[in-house]
This record gives sequence, C-alpha cells and structure tokens, in this order.
Amino acid sequence: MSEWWRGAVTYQVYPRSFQDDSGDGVGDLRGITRRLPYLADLGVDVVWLSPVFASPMADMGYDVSDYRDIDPVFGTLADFDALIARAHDLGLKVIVDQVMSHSSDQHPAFQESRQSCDNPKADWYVWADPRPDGSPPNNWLSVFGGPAWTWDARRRQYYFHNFLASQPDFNFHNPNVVAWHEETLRFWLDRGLDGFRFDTVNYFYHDRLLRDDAADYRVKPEPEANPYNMQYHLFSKNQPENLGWLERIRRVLDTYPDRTSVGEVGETHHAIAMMGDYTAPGRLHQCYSFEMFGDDYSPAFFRGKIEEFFTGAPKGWPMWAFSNHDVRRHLTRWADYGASPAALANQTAALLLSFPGSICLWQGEELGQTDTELSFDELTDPQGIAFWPAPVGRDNTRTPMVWDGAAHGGFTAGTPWLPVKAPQAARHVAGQIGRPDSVLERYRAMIAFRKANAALRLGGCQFLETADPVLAFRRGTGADALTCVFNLSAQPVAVDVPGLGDQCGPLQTCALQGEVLCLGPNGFGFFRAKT
Ligand code: GLO
Repeated sequence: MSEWWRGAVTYQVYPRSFQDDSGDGVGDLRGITRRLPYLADLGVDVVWLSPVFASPMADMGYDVSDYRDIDPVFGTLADFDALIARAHDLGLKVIVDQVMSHSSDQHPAFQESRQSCDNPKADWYVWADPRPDGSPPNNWLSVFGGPAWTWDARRRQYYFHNFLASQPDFNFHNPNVVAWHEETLRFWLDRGLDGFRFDTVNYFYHDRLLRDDAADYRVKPEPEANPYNMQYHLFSKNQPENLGWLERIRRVLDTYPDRTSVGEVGETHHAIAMMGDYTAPGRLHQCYSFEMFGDDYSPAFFRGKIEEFFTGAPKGWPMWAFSNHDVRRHLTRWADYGASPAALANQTAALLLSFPGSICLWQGEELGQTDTELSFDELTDPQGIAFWPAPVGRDNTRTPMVWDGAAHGGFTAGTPWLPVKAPQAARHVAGQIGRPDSVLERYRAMIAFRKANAALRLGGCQFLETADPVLAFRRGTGADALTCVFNLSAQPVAVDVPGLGDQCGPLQTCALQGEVLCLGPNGFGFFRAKT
C-alpha cells in the first residue's frame, strides 16, 4: 500500500462554482473535467470535489437524497466516470465528499422512517418522544440555529438534526445503517475513486441516553451570534463510538490499493487532539479541521497548532488549510497583516506549503482571491441567512472561479448562481498564467518546490526560537534539511538566525547580511542547512 498521500497537496473544487459547461449558471462535472489540465499544470496531487450527489441542495449538496447517483445539475454517472478517467490520465487523484452523518429529508430512507414507529427503517434516524410538556427531549442545538430537534406530526416524535431540519441525522447505533454506508463507500471505490473527504466525522454517533449538552464551557460571557457556540457538545457529538466506525471505514479502504481518507473534524474546543486521535494507526489516513480558519496570524499561533498536533499524535497525520467553502478567505481575514494582498498571498502560499503534514488549497486562493461582498438579497446559504449580518462568509467565499476577462469571468455563458464582482473579476487565470510575479505562478513554483523537497513533504519540523513577528522552523534533517523563515507582518524586520546556510527555493523576499537576515514586509526565505 503506497503512502502517496503523506505530504501531498490537495485542491478543493466547489463544483457549483468551478466551471459551468451547460450554461445554467451552476458549475458541472464536464466543466471540471475540461479544467483538469489547469490543475495538473498547477502541480497539485489530488482534487477534492465537494458533494456532487443527488440533493435538493438545501445545504448545497451536503444534504444527500441518493448516495449512489450524481445530481442532474452536475451531470451523470457517465460524466463522473469520464472525470475520474481524465484525472488519472493527467496523474491526478480524485476524492469526493461523503456526507454520512446526515442525509436529506428527501432521502427514501427518511421518507420511510418518518411513516411510523415500526417500519423497516424506523430506527435508521434518531427519533425521540417529547418531554411531558411537549418540548424537545433535550437541549441539543443545531449548528445552523435553533433546536436540533424537529417535530414530526405523523410519528408524533421529534427527530434529531445537527444541521438543518432538512438534514436528519442517521442513527449510527443501528448496525444496518453502518453496513449500508459501507456499501456506498465500496460503490464509489469500485468506480476507481481514490478516496473520500468525510464530512463532520465527529458527528456520526450521539449519546443513546440523550443527555443534555453542557453550558459551562463558554469562551465568552456575552451571547454569541450562534447559540450553538455557547454550549459544550459532550453528548450530541464527539462520542467514543465514532472511533470504531472510523476503523471500519479504514478496513473498507484497505481492501483497495492506494486509497486515502480525510476526516473533517468540526469542533471548536479540542480539534487538534481529535485530529490526532482520529488518525491513529488503523483509523483515517488524514484529518482536517477549522483550526487555521480564525483571525490569528502570529508566529505563536502557527507554532502552537503544529506542535500540539505532533506532540499529541506522533503517529497521526494532519492536513492543513487556510480557507475552504465554509469560512472567509484568508486574504480577507488576515488583510491587516499584509503589506498588499499580493504580498500576503505570496507569503501564505509559501507558509502553508512548507508545513509538515498534507496541504489543502481552496479554489481561487492560487489567484490571490478575497471574499466577494454580497448583499443580503444575494445570499443563498442557509447559515449566512440565519446569522446575517455576522460574517459567516460561506457565500462570500463560494463565488465562481474567475478564468478570464469575459462576462462572469468565463465561468458561465448563463447567469451565475452567485455573482462575479470587482475586484475578484480582475484576478483571473488568463491574466496571471506565465507572469512570473503573479500569485498563480508563485503558487505553481511553491508547489513544485514542495514536491521536489522530501524535507518539506515528509521531514520532521523543529521550531527555532525567534522573536515576533518572525516564525522560523527547520524541516527534515541532514543535507536535505531546509530552514524556513517568515516575517508575519507588513513591516520590514532584521533577525539573527545563526547557521542558516545557502538561500534556495523559488520565492525569496529577504537578504542575508552575515548572520543577519533582512526580511521585507511579509518577507520569507528558504535555506539549505550547512552540514
Ligand atoms: C462543514 C461542511 C459544511 C456542511 C456541514 C453539513 O462542516 O463542510 O459545508 O454544511 O458539514 O453537512
């Protein structure tokens, strides 16, 4: 079994927004297939597709109504097979989001389950009687607002949903549910898929006793925009039974050669420890979380997260990302730390792509994209609408990929489902390709540099003691070792880093004068250690 995924670079495609070939304003599989050479040229190893399965799209595909078919808006199973074949021809792997914790309420299993308390699917979802006063069985809340329980008049019971009421949670305590999900995995693996990104891997199981979540773990005393963040989720998720299910998933994957898995840990309190636990030997290959999606851009922050992971889980494997389809783009979040958007984009490319673990890029970050400003009327995301005007940013980051200077950035010949606006429209692929100083070409150079250096992909990571705002670490050992130094601020800084060695790598924005390294605003450099 090859471990090709260790240290690899994944590129997340949001199918609705990547390339529309049909002209209906929504991206599709044929559009993605047409653009695969762009991704192969960029040098990434893996393409991760956000969900493409049949769905009423209440949560843009994270609400699946048929786990074994493609939604017509994206194409057909034949289009999917063609995408995989083309990707493999180009040397790219493909993984797809699997949203197994919950389905759509339109899924036939839920439709059957809600009919009565004794039908064959009655126990496939989480049903519970009301309390004597008619209220929900406990205090569990939904991530998307309101209680996590919705009343069903026919069954005269509540059903549980961690997300929308139209996303009922499966009951993983039922072995038939687990076995059925395993069959779905085999269905896609048999088609040649290289693995999965598993949505919300800490949400599969719930406490059978339905005990109340706690309110004693508040980070801030004042109310949050989302009351979900005012609870500590001891019982609605994060159950120990999750681990056994991850081990079963791994056993399925291991019956196929060279597959991988990435688990998304959706947790605010102990996400790093959970990533380690969930990637212990025999469990998932890699885990991903929201840990680097906040506002902090300090040396202590990055050092703290990376050290915490590898100290706690020397045998685990993280996947790091700075942005995705659920959060504001990092060039928007960290704008205050950038001398200019381009300087910050170049630095964040170099920083992320020199981290130990695997790396995930979010579509458009290689163009230096920022969030699109949208009015309330333009929003489509239920979370963004529920918590307006809190900066949730899911629509703002999901606007279409910008390919050229044509209408709608060349994304569609129709009317795009989310608008392409200035200044994002100007940062198009066609205008950056072949221009060595563009953000796109710097990403390409940095991806190639990581690929060419085993120290960056697979080497250990030792942090050097440098003062703020400098972050410095050594990757790998011996003659291959590289020292990576970053000035995480918009002001120039000089720093004394003994024994740096020779400058190397494609993206230097610093000068070495004796032992003193002069780093420009957002400057950084790579050095080959002297042996
Ligand atoms: C993050 C997912 C998110 C979905 C949610 C429900 O957690 O990527 O987009 O809305 O998980 O499936």
